[in-house]
Amino acid sequence: MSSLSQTISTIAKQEFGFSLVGIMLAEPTLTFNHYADWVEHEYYGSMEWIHSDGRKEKRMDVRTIMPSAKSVITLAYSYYTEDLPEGVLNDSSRGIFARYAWGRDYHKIIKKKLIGIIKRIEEEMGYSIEAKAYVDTGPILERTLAQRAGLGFIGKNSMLINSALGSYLFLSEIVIDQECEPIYAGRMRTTPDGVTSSGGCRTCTKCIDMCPTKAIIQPYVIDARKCISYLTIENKSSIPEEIRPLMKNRIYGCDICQEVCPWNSTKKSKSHQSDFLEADLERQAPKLIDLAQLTEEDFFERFKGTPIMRSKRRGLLRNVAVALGNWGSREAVPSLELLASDDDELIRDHAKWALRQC
Ligand code: B12
Repeated sequence: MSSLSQTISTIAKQEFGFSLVGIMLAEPTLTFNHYADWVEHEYYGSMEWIHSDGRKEKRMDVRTIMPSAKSVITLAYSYYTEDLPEGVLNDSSRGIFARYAWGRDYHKIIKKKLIGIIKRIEEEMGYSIEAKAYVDTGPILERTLAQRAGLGFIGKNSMLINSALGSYLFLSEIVIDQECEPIYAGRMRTTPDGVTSSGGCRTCTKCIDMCPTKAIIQPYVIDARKCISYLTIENKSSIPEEIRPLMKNRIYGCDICQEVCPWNSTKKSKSHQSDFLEADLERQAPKLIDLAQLTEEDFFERFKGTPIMRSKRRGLLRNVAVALGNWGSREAVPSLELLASDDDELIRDHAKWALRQC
């Protein structure tokens, strides 16, 4: 007879498409000290929500968010989608969206799956349970939990990397009030402090060397204030002028530290195709000139239900202005003139800077 843990793992994989499932007992978070140091150094920039209103303490132990918690199910959903050709990535007339944003919003899709799993667990048990489902937005150190449950190791780029599937993985968790037998999903054991000593990175430093803004200030530590992902999505104000040229054509998030990672070019990591992201150039790398024309209504129409809504039109067009400036072509001038007269001051200021680059 299979245990509750095995049943949960089978349900999550076979019925809901998760690639990796690990289960552990609800215990204090092992790498909390690294997070506390990171907060201390203010590497979070303007993401106050990452530590304010008691959210720092909550990350110490999942039992602070659900006192009845007995086990944590950690899951990874692979979203690998065929790589963009080098010619597209380096085409300065196009704006590159990060891979996770090439389609519908994963928060909604994964959350629905997690709720489906909880219902199935209840069906199997024959009674209702207390459970909470998280994907990205909860006060949880998701990578740490995933590593602890054996889903992979934390790389020098701070990504949770699975040695077969690479790092294009969405992480999520279900905290439940049932005691489950732990399932360790991997082979690589963690050290007592929860950190894989050399991890699978060994001497490789490609992500550190290739990050255009040098945001990986030391192995495993990202200064978000320098990270293109933060600057283009979470940052709601001006992008520092000295960083703008380094962003090239990345207009929404950034995957460079994953694109250069050897663990993302293994045969197995490339054998998967995401079932909800689109391999469509218009979603992945549209022409900057087209994006510059977007009105509020166009923006909503084009991006509703996708992660791009987070930056709003003003954030996206600010980034588009920077990328048009980095293109530096005379062809960009009419679009930049349009943006330089936008109602939004943030967009106007970045467009004026960009016009000076053309
Ligand atoms: C805030 C945040 C960001 C910030 C800060 C990122 C960062 N590295 O801290 C910004 C906006 C920059 C960001 C960017 C991205 N993010 Co983000 N982000 C988060 C969020 C909400 C919190 C992360 C956090 O707490 N950071 C603080 C640091 C200190 O914590 P940490 O990254 O978990 O690091 C721990 C380990 O590194 C560990 N550790 C292990 N070994 C060692 C060794 C040493 C020596 C040290 C010091 C530490 C250490 O200690 C740390 C804390 O305990 C999580 C979701 C979540 N709730 O966890 C998603 C999450 C981490 N992001 C995710 C993604 C996909 C991205 C992007 C790829 C998106 C994109 N394409 O633009 C980039 C990747 C950039 C990068 N290299 O990190 C995924 C990562 C999946 C994965 N496979 O790892 C997550 C898990 C969301 C999800 N549910 O899938 N993100």
